[in-house]
Amino acid sequence: MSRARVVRVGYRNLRRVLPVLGLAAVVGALPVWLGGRTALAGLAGTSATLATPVGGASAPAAAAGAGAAAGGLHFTDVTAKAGIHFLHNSGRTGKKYLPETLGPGCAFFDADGDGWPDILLINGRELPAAGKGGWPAASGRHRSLPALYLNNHDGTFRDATVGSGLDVEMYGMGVAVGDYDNDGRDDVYVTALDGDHLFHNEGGGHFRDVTREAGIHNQSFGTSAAWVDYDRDGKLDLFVANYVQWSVDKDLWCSLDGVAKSYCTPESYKGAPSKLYHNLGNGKFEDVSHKAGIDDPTSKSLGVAVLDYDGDGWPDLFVANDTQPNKLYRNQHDGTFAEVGLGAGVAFGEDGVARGAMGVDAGDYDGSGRPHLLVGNFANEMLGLYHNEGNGIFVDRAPSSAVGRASLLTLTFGAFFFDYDLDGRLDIFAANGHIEEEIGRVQPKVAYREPPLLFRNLGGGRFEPVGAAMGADFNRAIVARGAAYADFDHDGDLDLLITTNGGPAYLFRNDGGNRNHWLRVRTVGTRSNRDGIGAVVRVASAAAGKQWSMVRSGSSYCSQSELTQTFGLGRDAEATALEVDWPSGAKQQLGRVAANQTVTVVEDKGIVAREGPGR
Ligand SMILES: [Ca+2]
Ligand SMILES: [Ca+2]
Ligand SMILES: [Ca+2]
Ligand SMILES: [Ca+2]
Repeated sequence: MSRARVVRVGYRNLRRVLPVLGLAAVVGALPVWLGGRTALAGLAGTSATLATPVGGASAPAAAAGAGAAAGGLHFTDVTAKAGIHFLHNSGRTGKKYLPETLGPGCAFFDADGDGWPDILLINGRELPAAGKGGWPAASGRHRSLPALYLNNHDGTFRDATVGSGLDVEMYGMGVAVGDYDNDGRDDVYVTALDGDHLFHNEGGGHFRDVTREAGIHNQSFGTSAAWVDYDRDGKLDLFVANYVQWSVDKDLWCSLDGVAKSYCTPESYKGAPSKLYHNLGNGKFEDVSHKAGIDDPTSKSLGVAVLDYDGDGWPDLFVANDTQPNKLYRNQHDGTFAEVGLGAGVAFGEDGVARGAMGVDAGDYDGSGRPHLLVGNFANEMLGLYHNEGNGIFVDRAPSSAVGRASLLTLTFGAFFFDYDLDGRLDIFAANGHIEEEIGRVQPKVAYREPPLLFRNLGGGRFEPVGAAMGADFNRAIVARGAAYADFDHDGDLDLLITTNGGPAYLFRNDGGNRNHWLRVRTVGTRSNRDGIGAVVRVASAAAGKQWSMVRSGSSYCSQSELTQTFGLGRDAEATALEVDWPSGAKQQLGRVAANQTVTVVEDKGIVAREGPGR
């Protein structure tokens, strides 16, 4: 790669690069990094950021507060015990190609229809050689495959990859799960650098690649995806976030020191428009990206969350962009979306600068009845915790809360709201890991490998970091990317699945969460899509109060959590009310329901099945 192609970084790039370099190093590297006056002006402006690593921000280690819920609650690494032995192939060969840093995602979903969460781990492969045009042929016996693990109902899984139909060599990134043909079996969409795949679930843990016949063609840099019935016709449509225009032949040469190649930041590459595929039925999809108004070519998208932010019953989309403004697409009920991110206050961080946004989720963490947004951001940028004020405006509450202080230094990919201690309040999980292996050498406070963050919701909009109290396994420093939750062992509490870049996947069992009571709700649509994606489940109980959540695909980073909704009931022995608002418009009142069971609710029918723990 010729030096003539050295990338000159502008002001925006500096903000991200400077912390990497440290000021002294910057001075030495100026000839390489700084193109002109604008950039130098940027240097002065950015040094303030550098000089303030913000007190107490060595925070993953910040102690758990004394008030931590169920004492002794922790997450245990059961990966090996569960029979999971996956290693992600990033395709890394020292060439520092951008995609190597970004995968992979993971999914918890019921692949074989037995009611228990199975695991899908996305994998990469060898990248093409420059100038050779095209991807290397599948490499026979050394195939680099995604992994499908089926749940044995006893805490272990069996590797069912080979012969599943998901055993396709590809440079995979993310996954989204939804039953797009309403046949009762959950189908799988996988984003991949060498072309996305739609896999139809044929039953019994077998899948068929139907990408071509479905009319889906996303030869881009797909990352996170989400199934969403945006036009409420009962058929799940598909949103696919695309990142940047990159290929081996378009790869640029960036450097931290002017000598060795480093990973280019996304500013170096042009954005890539995201995709929206409308489900036509009969297994066919139509690309409506342009018609719907979501194909912004400047976006560099890594995350997508489906939410109804304005409460009109129509699903909206929040798209997290890396170094570009985030987008909030308001559903206009006519197949189109209006982009309102700037006015809604979610496009930028508090300082008016676009951040490096990765994973994202939406949830009502304060019982306001509205979905708020959680956004994982780059190192030296806090998590975003955008509070939905109810008037179309969001306010980032992270800077004034423990969430911001404790997440300043970490680089967060997977991120979501979930109630790990089942007290009825949504907590926050963030999976972290940097891009640059060398980051710790040039910026001592930032690490390549980082433990995850866990924030316990104290009520009143307040959180405390409790990760340090979650056990040694949980606090291992890793290069995390994807993250998902499910109750894989059917004991009522939510367990964690985390993938790492170029490393193993981890299964963490929640030990102690179920000392509180819980209610799990599985939705089956009839007029609405079969999964009930988009359904709002409402639960009330004496002490835990009113809660709700929306069944959703997407969220986190490149990953899919189980579609069953879990509610913490604290000490309450029953929910005094259970209601489901279906995307079709049907509203169901299901009355009182005893705690500590999983109920299956069928639209227009009611509760058809009740399962206690372990079933
Ligand atoms: Ca299906
Ligand atoms: Ca639809
Ligand atoms: Ca909680
Ligand atoms: Ca569990």
